[in-house]
Amino acid sequence: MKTPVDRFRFRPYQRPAAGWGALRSVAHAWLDSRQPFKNLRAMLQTNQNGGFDCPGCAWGEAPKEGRIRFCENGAKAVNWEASGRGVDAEFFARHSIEDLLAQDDYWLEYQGRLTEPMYYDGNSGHYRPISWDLAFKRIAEHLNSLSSPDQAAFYTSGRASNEAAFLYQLFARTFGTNNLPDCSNMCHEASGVALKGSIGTGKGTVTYEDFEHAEAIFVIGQNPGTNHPRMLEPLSEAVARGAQVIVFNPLRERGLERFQAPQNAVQMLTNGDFALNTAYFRPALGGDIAVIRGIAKWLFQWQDEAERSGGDEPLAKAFIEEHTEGFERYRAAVDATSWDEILAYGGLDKEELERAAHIFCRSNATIICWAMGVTQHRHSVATIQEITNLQLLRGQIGKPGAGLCPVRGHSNVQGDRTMGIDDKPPAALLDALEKRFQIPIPREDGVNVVQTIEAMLADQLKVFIALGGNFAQATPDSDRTHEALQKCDLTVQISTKLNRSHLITGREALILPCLGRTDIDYQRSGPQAVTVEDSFSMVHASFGQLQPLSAEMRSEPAIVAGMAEAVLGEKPVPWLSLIEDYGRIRELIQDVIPGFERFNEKIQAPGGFYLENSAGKRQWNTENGKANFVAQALPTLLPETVLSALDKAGKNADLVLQTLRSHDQYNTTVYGLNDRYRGVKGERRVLFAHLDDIHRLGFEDRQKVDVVSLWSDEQQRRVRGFTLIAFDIPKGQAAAYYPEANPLVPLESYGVGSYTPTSKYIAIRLEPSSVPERIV
Ligand SMILES: Nc1nc2c(c(=O)[nH]1)N[C@H]1C(S)=C(S)[C@@H](COP(=O)(O)OP(=O)(O)OC[C@H]3O[C@@H](n4cnc5c(=O)[nH]c(N)nc54)[C@H](O)[C@@H]3O)O[C@H]1N2
Ligand SMILES: Nc1nc2c(c(=O)[nH]1)N[C@H]1C(S)=C(S)[C@@H](COP(=O)(O)OP(=O)(O)OC[C@H]3O[C@@H](n4cnc5c(=O)[nH]c(N)nc54)[C@H](O)[C@@H]3O)O[C@H]1N2
Ligand SMILES: [Mo]
Repeated sequence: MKTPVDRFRFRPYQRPAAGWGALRSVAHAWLDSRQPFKNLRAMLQTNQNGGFDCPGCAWGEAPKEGRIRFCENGAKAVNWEASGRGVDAEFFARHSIEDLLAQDDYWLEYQGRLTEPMYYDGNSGHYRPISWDLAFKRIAEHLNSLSSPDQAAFYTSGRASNEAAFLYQLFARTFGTNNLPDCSNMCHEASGVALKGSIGTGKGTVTYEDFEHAEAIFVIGQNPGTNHPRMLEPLSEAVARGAQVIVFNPLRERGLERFQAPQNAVQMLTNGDFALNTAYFRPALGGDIAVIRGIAKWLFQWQDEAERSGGDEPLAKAFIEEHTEGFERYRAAVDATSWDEILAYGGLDKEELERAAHIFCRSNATIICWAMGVTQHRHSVATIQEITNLQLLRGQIGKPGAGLCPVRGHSNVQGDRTMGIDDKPPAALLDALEKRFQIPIPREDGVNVVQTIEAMLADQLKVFIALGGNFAQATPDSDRTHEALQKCDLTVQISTKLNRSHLITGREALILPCLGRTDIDYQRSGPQAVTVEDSFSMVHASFGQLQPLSAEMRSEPAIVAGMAEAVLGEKPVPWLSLIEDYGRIRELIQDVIPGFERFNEKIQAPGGFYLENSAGKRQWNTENGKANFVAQALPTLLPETVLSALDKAGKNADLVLQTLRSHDQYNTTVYGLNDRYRGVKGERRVLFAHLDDIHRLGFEDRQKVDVVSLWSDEQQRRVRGFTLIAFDIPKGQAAAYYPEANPLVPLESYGVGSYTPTSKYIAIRLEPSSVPERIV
């Protein structure tokens, strides 16, 4: 099977999101998985009590019983994982690593599930089978011969269960390092950093029920139609009951405009649809902080007027007085920011900001949601602090229908952090581990994703182990990241599917095939459940439903325990006996992690249990015990050093690029080459830009170009032969798909305080394509 050679087509999409288009697409995914009927049964168990947690996104479950709880893209995720195809020893004998490197990301994963452990010795050009015992032994030999435990890093992608994640961090820390980088470093890290300082918790404060009581919902820098499709239902219900749904997104995302409920027969048959928003604003890339400040500026103006004339005051003065600190300084910072600055930076005009401010003021229950459009900028932490400032002005945290909602990505990324997957762990966690296990726990901060790559490049990191994910492709600056991985002595990938991280290896490499969320996990005491935590802090059990494709695959907890036992023996726990019954792992979790008392009992409840959120109860676990306004001037979008270097070299940017997801992918997993809601078919190497910009730069619509990114170093960063698409996008901006555009993101371009690569703000220049047009 080759990559589908659907011809490239572009035609703007006119129909509503979800609805018939989604149903057709699900049917296609079923028929393509080689086991459609088995998977249909699995699909009906998605997110049901006694079923498994959807391996797609981290959106929570509606508390109402009896609903089908999967969406089009969840269906794709389930089908993709439950593939009937297998990648085994025979496959690797047939394909050398070099052959496989020539294939694209779609082809690699399409080959099916990894079914047996494989070893690459760095010489023969092929992976060869290896026994589990020998694989673990090889890992132990490498780890135990390092001169410092900090020469190893233990990466986690956000699908790992709580049980796997807890064991994994215990293994890394007992071994002696806090080097626990994770996908969150590239995702919502800024949300955690900002919220912890402002309100004393790194998590969102709202529950699913809050969406049913909100009077206004702001959706900033997020594309739920593709990435959190189940969110469209509460949004459309909110609009239908008269609540305001306000979108801030430079692109007109179809999934935020119109919606047809695929489970509503009348709507489907009559082809009716709902509006999904009541106002849609299109800010500049990275401009949200100025937009929010503009809204705050209107609020202060109206407050002054109300105080003079005795009208309704927009500010929640009693709340500010009782619960917050720093109000005066924040007010001074807003006063010091001129309208000119706000308008130029934010990209919206004063009337638009006034309208948004009016909506904000009229609502007595406001939720603000955000995702990667906010978190993947240089000043993401500052932007989320500003969002929090705005909510504090009207007391919109810790009451029904209101609060802060960072919408998480991977299905258990929030749970993994709760379990201690954290390269900068809080002292309380380390104290609790030390007390429970009676071993010294390292106290120095570990490396995050960017620092891991830097350490590899500097020859300071020699063993890299990944619990899931696709580090080679998800990270920035692909050429340098690949070079970094190749400098390692050993790279280990614990994975379900073949991807480029298995091919860009250290001197030696291991592939350890694991069970996924949909697979039945048999252990000595019977089939096991694992647990996960969603975006709303609900923890619940997940039971696999399908027979594993191969008896050689092992569960993630079993693989982690196997490695740990080979490296550490029975220190500090009898690793292998924990695997006989995962209830034993949960007993350890309950001893260490707050909120997990009576863990095994509480997961029996339908829907699981809620982890209390301190800020949601207006308890502020900050240093001063208050919710903090953060006052600052508007930050720059690129570091000053880069701005001046670009000026000096006379190489000003043509456009600013954001990288985003198509409708047919899950991060680096490419399900197909179409992006239905943006009207693109058959091609992923495209660059969306405004027609005026395309002409201004001397190109034509559909012409192929090279894209070069600009930075203050000498590194060449280029992707070749991208097709220009004239698109409804604000002038000066461009967009391209992740991960194809990742070679353009400089490793040094990351968020202040978050270290998140600035995947949504890359200065680029276009050049004529260096790839000859294919002659058909
Ligand atoms: N089907 C599917 N589901 C997924 C994923 C997937 O790949 N496929 N990935 C999962 C993961 S790990 C994550 S983190 C989430 C990601 O979910 P999203 O954050 O929705 O993902 P992106 O595609 O990166 O979309 C970013 C959106 O922000 C907008 N944007 C970009 N820059 C700015 C800006 O400066 N300001 C504003 N206001 N908007 C901006 C873009 O136009 C786009 O609509 O989804 C999760 N769910
Ligand atoms: N330019 C750019 N770069 C980005 C982003 C962006 O928007 N733009 N987004 C960033 C974000 S938000 C994120 S979260 C990261 C994602 O980074 P990662 O989480 O590292 O990447 P994924 O593509 O989700 O990983 C896919 C692989 O995970 C493995 N896998 C799937 N399911 C399982 C499982 O159950 N267990 C195990 N062990 N393995 C499994 C499969 O082998 C599959 O190939 O990428 C980041 N990179
Ligand atoms: Mo993510």
